[in-house]
Amino acid sequence: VRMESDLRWAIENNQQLELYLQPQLNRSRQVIGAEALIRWQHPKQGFISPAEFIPLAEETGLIVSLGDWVNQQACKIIKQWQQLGMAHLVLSINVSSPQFQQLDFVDKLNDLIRQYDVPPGSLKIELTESVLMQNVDEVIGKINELKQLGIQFALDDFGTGYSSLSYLMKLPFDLLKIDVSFVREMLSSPEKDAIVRTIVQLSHNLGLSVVAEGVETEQHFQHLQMLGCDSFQGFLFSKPVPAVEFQQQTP
Ligand code: G
Ligand code: G
Ligand code: MN
Ligand code: NA
Repeated sequence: VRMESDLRWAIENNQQLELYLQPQLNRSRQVIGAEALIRWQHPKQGFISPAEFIPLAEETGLIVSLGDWVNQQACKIIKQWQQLGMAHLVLSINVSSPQFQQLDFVDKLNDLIRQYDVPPGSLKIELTESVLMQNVDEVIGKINELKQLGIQFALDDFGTGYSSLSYLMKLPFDLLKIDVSFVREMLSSPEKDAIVRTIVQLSHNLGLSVVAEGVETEQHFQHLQMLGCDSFQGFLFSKPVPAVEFQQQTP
């Protein structure tokens, strides 16, 4: 109860919360964008992980105002990038399923994009397969509406859920994200390696791009390049850092 009211306070007062950025790189090791990952610095409890408070926000409905806050901060960051000559970068935001389910999600995002005069091509939305818990036709409709604006869509944590593949692939994603758990073990586990290979091939056979998360070592990077991955994200390149730091470290 305390954490819920503290989080509500933080959102309403625009304090303690910050979007950190983790770079995403292409095969030539050039930064092509970043994923926004929220951080909460609680005055008494210190850092609280989003793995803890995002589920709470989803249960309590706070995810609506939290998600609005994230989307607004994301537009501000893109605006800064434009002013800094970094307009070629794409910012990926995580949108949780109950947030995407809102009837006015598309309208609200559209309003923000206009308010901040953000090129929609600079924005990518990461969804998990839990969006399939909702009306699939509605979800497809929303994705297509936003794609028509130029926003791209990624399927996050691919391979970790329980949905059937054919059902999942009805959704018009541009990109699949290979989950950290496969990448971490692919060099020691032939099964994990087979999964990574299969995801890369599946993506390309479907005309989708594929990004690997959790790239922690040069060996990971080399192996994933050899398998044909298109882009990469992980501690090898950078942990998630404040936007200012990201801007300083990005050439
Ligand atoms: O950055 P970290 O590894 O701590 O993230 C933990 C989890 O929190 C991940 O599943 C990530 O997708 C999720 N997460 C981080 N930031 C956001 C956000 O802004 N919105 C949503 N919905 N989830 C987020
Ligand atoms: O669920 P989602 O994929 O949105 O969240 C990405 C999560 O992966 C974040 O919590 C982020 O901090 C974490 N992460 C990013 N890079 C690495 C990495 O190289 N190794 C590990 N173990 N986790 C990472
Ligand atoms: Mn993500
Ligand atoms: Na993931």
